[in-house]
Amino acid sequence: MTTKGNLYTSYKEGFKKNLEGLFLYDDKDLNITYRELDSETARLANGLKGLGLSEGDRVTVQVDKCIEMVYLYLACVRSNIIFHPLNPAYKERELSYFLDDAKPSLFISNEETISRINDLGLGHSINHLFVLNEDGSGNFSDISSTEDSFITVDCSENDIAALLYSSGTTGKPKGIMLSHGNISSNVQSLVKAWGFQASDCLLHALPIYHVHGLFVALGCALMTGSKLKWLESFEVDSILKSLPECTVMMGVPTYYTRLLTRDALDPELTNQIRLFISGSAPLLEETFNEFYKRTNHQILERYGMTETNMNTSNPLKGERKPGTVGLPLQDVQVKIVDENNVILPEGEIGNIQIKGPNVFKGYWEMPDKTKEDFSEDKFFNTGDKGLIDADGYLSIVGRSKDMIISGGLNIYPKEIESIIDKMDGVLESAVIGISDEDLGEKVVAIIVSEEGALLNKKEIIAEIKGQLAGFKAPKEVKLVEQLPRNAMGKVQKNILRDTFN
Ligand code: MLC
Ligand code: AMP
Repeated sequence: MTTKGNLYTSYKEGFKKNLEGLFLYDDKDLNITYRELDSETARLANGLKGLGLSEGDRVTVQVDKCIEMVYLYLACVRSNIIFHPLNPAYKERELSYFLDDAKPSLFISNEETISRINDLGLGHSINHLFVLNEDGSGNFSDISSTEDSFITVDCSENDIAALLYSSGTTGKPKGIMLSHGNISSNVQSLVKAWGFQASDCLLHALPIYHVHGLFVALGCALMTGSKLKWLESFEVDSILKSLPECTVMMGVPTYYTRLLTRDALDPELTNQIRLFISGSAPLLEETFNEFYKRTNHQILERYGMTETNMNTSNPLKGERKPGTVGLPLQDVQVKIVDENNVILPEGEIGNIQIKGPNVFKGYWEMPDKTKEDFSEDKFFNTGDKGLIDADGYLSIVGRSKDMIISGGLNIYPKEIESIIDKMDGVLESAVIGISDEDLGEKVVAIIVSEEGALLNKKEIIAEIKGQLAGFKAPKEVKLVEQLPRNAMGKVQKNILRDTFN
């Protein structure tokens, strides 16, 4: 039986030569070989079947980073069931939207969330609820069967492997459907571009509910049978301690700026590392230069997004140009076009469009929105603005989408503005991102109060934190008399950014 289209088959093709080798370890008691990974995921895949889940069903998981989540991801992939991970920071209001939209057959979360599931007022019932707490307790392990062999499902590379949501400048968050082929073709390109080998050890401190930590980082290890040093979250001391054991580190720019605050970061500590990779947000040239000065390593910057996986990368060998995101990856086409979809000459700024096997299959149950975001020649419009230089390197110079990237996490102002605008005493608001040394950009809310109203900044922030994931809450609130508007009445956020930066 062929299982060629299944992503797990591509992973296993890479790690089968190292079945007795270490897949993942941490500073506590985790020491998992590839053989153990293969049998744990088989037991869980058999368990999912035992629950009656079938191909195309969704499994939603909202738990802290843990090894069980890796097993679950791979068990879903093996079963051709759609894996739907959620940031544990999401509050009830966000969670109920995602559950209502994805309509999973199985939802796994901590005891508190599961016990309050009826309060979410979901429009449908979820067949199976399981508990997995931060300390590992809960009945999640009951899903696994004792049978530790499982024939990975024979599926098409176009079948959907994962559903990841991104919000939007307007309207509801959209489920991004990524196929087995999208993920496997992209990881294969990355392994080649970054020279991953079985002898590598990747420092994994990223969350695994986003493409960066889930598909890029885990994928490069799985596809080559190399090891992961596993950290549950990014914490500078643990990173400093782990660097001498590792050969590759991946992170968002904040990881690198935080490392730079420590004197311990020097050439000796980073001696074993062959590659530092950055992505998900712009890496400042000064961070690139400072890191080089301190460690003799040039951080390799790459560019991706959930809809497309990774698109471009600075080269492993060859010039890494700071301030650019490098050259298109194998099989990825990048175009810079104007508002009429006409290709612009070298060096001119326009909309970045992408085509290739990496590009997603569409937005979940939103065919019209999907159509809107693709050009007639089937290029995906990223919403990013950029230019390509004479050597073919892409630079990202801005975004046409109203989005803030804070510490590598995307925040859509509209979601926050609509909460603030409903508050008593608020006339209107505008949420912007302003530069921040640590997070790249930080969220700031600019508010106009109703006449005579006395607004309390702390209460406003607390109210937002009560409704949305904490990372979306403004770090600062500014009260102003009025918002600048253009002739069409649209708020001019560029003026606000210039004023408050
Ligand atoms: C946490 N907080 C943030 C935040 N992360 N605030 C703004 N921006 C962030 N990114 C807030 C919390 O709400 C909390 O606030 C307080 O900070 C402490 O929380 P924490 O969890 O202890 O924070 P910290 O450990 O400092 O986390 C910062 C971080 C983390 C940068 C280490 O956010 C992170 O790991 N980011 C990586 C995200 C990522 O993987 N992105 C990839 C997306 S994929 P309070 O007030 O409640 O205490 C993608 C495509 C691609 O973009 O190309 O890769
Ligand atoms: P997400 O929707 O979380 O997948 O975020 C994708 C967005 O992150 C892209 O559309 C870009 O705006 C941004 N991004 C990713 N990598 C980079 C990078 N290296 N430089 C600048 N922006 C980036």
